[in-house]
Amino acid sequence: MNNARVVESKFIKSAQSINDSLPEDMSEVVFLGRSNVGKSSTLNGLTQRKNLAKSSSTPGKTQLINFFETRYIYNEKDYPVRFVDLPGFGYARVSKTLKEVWQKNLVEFIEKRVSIRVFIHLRDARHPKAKIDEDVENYISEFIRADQLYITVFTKYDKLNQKERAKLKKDFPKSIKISNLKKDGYERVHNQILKAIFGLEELS
Ligand SMILES: Nc1nc2c(ncn2[C@@H]2O[C@H](COP(=O)(O)OP(=O)(O)OP(=O)(O)O)[C@@H](O)[C@H]2O)c(=O)[nH]1
Ligand SMILES: [Mg+2]
Repeated sequence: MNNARVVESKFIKSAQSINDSLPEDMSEVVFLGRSNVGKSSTLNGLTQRKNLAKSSSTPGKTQLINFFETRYIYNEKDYPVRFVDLPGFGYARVSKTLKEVWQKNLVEFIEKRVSIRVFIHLRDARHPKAKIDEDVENYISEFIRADQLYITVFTKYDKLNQKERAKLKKDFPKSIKISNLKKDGYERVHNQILKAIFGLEELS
């Protein structure tokens, strides 16, 4: 059987809030997590595009809600979805007012956007128990709908040694581990996305 793969992904627009976002006419996969965790890099890795979403070693690179129309092919059929790259949580180096506006806009988007079908919560494999991530997980669990999937994806897995890898697997057995440096671990992410949105149950 063929693997699912992304054959096309293109930037459509940036929005500041839910109010100036695209119409809710397509299933969406949102990438959320702390600043610098690798949201934009993961989106680039999944779509096999080097600089589709702007990534940077300076935290706070992504400041708007960015929409990317993406097309999968699986068993010769097309599966369109929209990837949404979000600004990071907890970026401190902007003015307080701006931070509050961002957070408010983000919170509203995450809670109210009907077209969101998958939340991909990216967490840094080196800090698996960060309080802010536990807070985000609990927060999403409060309003997540039956037609939405939440998955935990650990980035920067390449930075762990064998012992740390074993511990992470043991502590978070259901999580997915990826490396955007090595371009590794994406298959399970693709499968979960397609399974959740299109009900392709044969994907694991
Ligand atoms: N070693 C390693 N570095 C990574 C990985 N993923 C991302 N990075 C690096 O981490 C830095 C931040 O990546 P981004 O993708 O810009 O992170 P982001 O979450 O989009 O950041 P903001 O937009 O600022 O919130 C960049 O220098 C990336 O090259 C990974 O899996 N392994
Ligand atoms: Mg980013």
